Amino acid sequence: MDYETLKTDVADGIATVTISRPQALNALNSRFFQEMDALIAEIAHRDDVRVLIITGDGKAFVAGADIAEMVSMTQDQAREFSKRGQKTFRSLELLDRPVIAAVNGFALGGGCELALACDIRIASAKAKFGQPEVNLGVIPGYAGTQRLPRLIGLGNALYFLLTGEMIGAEEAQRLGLVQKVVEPDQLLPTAVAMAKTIASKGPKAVKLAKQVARRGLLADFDAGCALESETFGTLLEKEGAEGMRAFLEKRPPKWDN
Ligand code: CO8
Repeated sequence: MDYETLKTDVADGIATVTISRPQALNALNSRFFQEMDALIAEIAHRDDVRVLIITGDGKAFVAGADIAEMVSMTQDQAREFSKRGQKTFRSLELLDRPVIAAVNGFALGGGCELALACDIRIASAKAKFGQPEVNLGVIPGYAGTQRLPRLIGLGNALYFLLTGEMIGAEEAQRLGLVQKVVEPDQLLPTAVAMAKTIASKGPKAVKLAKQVARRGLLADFDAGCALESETFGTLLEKEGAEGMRAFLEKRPPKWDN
C-alpha cells in the first residue's frame, strides 16, 4: 500500500515504518492517523511481520500533533481529533506484534505519546522528549496523561506535564522513559538487532508475553497471575514443548509460524 505520511519497508520479518513529513517535523495530521490505522490493520494480517519499528524522517521523531491543523478547530472537532488519535495509538499498543520506537530526534507532545504507546523505546543520543502542551494552553490528547504516570510514576509525569520542559535522551533513560540510548548512527542498527533477537524467539510466546503484560496491567494482580498461568499452560503444549526439547537436545528450536 502507498502512503503519503509513512515510508514502509519489510525485510527479514521486521517492518520499519518511517513517519515522513520532515517539512513539518513529522507533525501528526488527520492523514497520518488514517494511514497509521490502515498500516496497523495490514500488519495485523501479515504473518511475515514479527516486529514493527517506528522512526521519524529527518531531525524529528514527531514534533507533536499538527498545530496548523488544530489551531482553528472547534471544541467538538478537537475532542474528536483527540479520540481519533487515542484509538490509533491504542490499536498500536494492542497489536499482537512487538513495536519498537526508534526515537531519532524531537519526540514532543503527540510524538512523545506515540513513543509511549510503543512497547520498547530506543533513543538516539540526540533525541529530546517532552510534553510541551501547556506552552500552547492545552494538555496531551493521545493518552499521554494516562500512559506517562503509569510508565515513569506520577511525580516524574507531572514534572513533564506541568513544566512542558524538554529533556535529553540520557535523562529520559534515567527516568525509565527510554530503555536504551545509542549514538545517532547506531539507532536503526540497534533497533533492527533488537527486533531480530525478538523475531528469533517463539512467535506465540512473544505475542502472548506482550498481551499478558499489557492486559495484566489493566487487571488486578491476582487476575493477571491467573491469565499468566493459563497462557503458560497453553504455550507449554505448543511452542514450549519444542523450545524445551530443543534445549535438552542441544539444538536450535524450530518454531512454527
Ligand atoms: N505542528 C505543526 N508544525 C510544526 C510542529 C507541529 N507540532 N512542530 C514544528 N512544526 C513546523 C514549524 O512550524 C516549521 O514550519 P515552517 O518551516 O513552515 O515555519 C517547521 O516545522 C520546522 O520547525 P522549526 O522551525 O520550529 O524548527 P526548530 O528546529 O527551530 O524547532 C521545535 C524545533 C523545538 C521542535 C519546534 O518546532 C517546536 O517547538 N515545535 C512544536 C512542539 C510542540 O509544541 N508540540 C506539541 C504540539 S501539541 C500536541 O502534540 C498535543 C497532542 C494531543 C492533541 C489532541 C487533539 C486535540
